[in-house]
Amino acid sequence: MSASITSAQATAHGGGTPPSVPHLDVDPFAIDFFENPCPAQEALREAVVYLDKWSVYGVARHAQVHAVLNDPLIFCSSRGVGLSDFRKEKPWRPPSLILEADPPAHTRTRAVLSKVLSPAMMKQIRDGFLAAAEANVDELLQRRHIDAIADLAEAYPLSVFPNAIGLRQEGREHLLAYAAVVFSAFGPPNELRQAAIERSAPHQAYVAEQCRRTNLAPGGFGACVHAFSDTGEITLKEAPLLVRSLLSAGLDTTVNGLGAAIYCLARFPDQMAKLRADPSLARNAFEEAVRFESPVQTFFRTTTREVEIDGHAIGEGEKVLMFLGAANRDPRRWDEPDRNDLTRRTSGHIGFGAGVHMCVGQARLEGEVVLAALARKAASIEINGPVKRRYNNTLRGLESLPVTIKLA
Ligand code: OVV
Repeated sequence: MSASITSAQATAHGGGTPPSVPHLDVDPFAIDFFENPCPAQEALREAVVYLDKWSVYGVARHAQVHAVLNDPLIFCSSRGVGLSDFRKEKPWRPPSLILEADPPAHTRTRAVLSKVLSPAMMKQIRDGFLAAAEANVDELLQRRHIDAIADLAEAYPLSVFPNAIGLRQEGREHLLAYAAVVFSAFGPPNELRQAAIERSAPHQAYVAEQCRRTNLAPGGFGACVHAFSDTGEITLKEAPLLVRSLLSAGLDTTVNGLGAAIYCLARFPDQMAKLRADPSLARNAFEEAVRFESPVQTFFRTTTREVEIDGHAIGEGEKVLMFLGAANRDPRRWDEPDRNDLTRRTSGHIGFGAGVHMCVGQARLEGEVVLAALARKAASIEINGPVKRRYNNTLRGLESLPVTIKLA
């Protein structure tokens, strides 16, 4: 099946007329939704809907979300990929030059970050990332009773990613705090967002300072971004803001992706057994965890003109909320979508988005090497205490996952 997007009749939906789609009384940014999103996501997939609580359209079927992601000029990012419309409200921070930009402006900044994070660069850092993953897992196997979030999902990326960027040691505690603000700020002006922004000043100050060329070690991703200002591909003013994108999007996403993967292995021992039997499944296990949990749950787009999705007219200047997590569990696209299966064909999942804005980093190296280390060294991962969820307007993940991890 496919979602069609066509130009709407000029008269279909003028400003202020009621939307021609079902209204749904669901708040996807409320704690009860975060606790148990599946029933509401099933309802959201029934139709393109209008969410009265926040005055936005919602799309949740795989084909529809995919279609929106692949039409970046009609469903634009430059008016913000959160609820706030940058044409109507001042952004809480200067807009990202890549995330919150449309082609053609986006094309140039995207090309720079693609080169900074190229397969050639990844090959250079791979051995170091692999050794650090093995060391982290070895240490946890000695301790046996650990918190898989703090001690692995956070500890591992924190042990490699800031070094790869070229950040100094001092102040790194701001990185996860800053990213949490960025991702909650995409949401509506609820308590989560307002509290996050209120406390953000010290984190913003830290990040702004670290993005300067003088504060980034030679050879790292940060210095590499700045080097593109020498070639003229980006200006001197743009370079620090592009480094900011790496700091905004590169760490917390990976933490929640890894957290999802470990949570899957702990809940589904049959999948852990399959992974142990064939450690080469590590990469697909990470992809399947990203599909299954969708660490980035939602993003918005803004319509630049009247448009139809599956025959539903949407006016210009409307916010459209894309449910990546719901699309990744759409039974129209996936067999047994609610089953975690690390041998499944995961290609086509949109946990990393799709189209021109699709995730440029993808955390795949970090995900793969940690899962490969677990596959080779651990016999089992068992939950041994209360699992606590972490609340964020965009990121889905855990605050705490107490486990016993046994040596193979
Ligand atoms: C994909 C993403 C998430 C958050 C922030 C950014 C990108 C950015 O470019 O700042």
